[in-house]
Amino acid sequence: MASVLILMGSTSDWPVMQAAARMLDSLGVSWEARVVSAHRTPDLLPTTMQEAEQNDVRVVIAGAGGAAHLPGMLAAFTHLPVFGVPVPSKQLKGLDSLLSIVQMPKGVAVGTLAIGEAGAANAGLLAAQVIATTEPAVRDKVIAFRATQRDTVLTNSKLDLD
Ligand code: RP5
Repeated sequence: MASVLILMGSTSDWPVMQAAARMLDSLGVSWEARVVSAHRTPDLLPTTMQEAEQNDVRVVIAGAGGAAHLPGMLAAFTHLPVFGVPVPSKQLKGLDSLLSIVQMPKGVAVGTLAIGEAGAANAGLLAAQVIATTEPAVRDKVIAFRATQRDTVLTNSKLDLD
């Protein structure tokens, strides 16, 4: 398996969650994406986490919308770090997803990102930063990404900081 396992509750989450995959691609981190649903395929949650642990996955990214209990449930089945992405929902625009993911009881941790595409991209970035602590090639790409981002801001705003 890849270094990062991207899980989501439905194929309808992919347009948002692919931002995580794109970020990981840009930082040279391998990923695999699958659909597992906390309420439609609950039996797949423990087996998927067991498989991830046995195959040296480093980080799990989990996106879900609405009553988004997927990241918390996955975190309950593994010691691997789980980053949750609240996917925008039709009725409540993802605020429901955010609250479902962020307010974990003490003792089971989910790192919760922002709602939507920014959160998915940052989940990829954060996963890469975790992997960068032990992989110099990824660390160098993260540092280069941040430098490019800084240069872009300065170029676009035409500021002279000297
Ligand atoms: C959640 O329900 C999924 O994560 C998705 O965000 C939401 C809607 O799923 P679909 O009805 O589009 O499959 O489980």
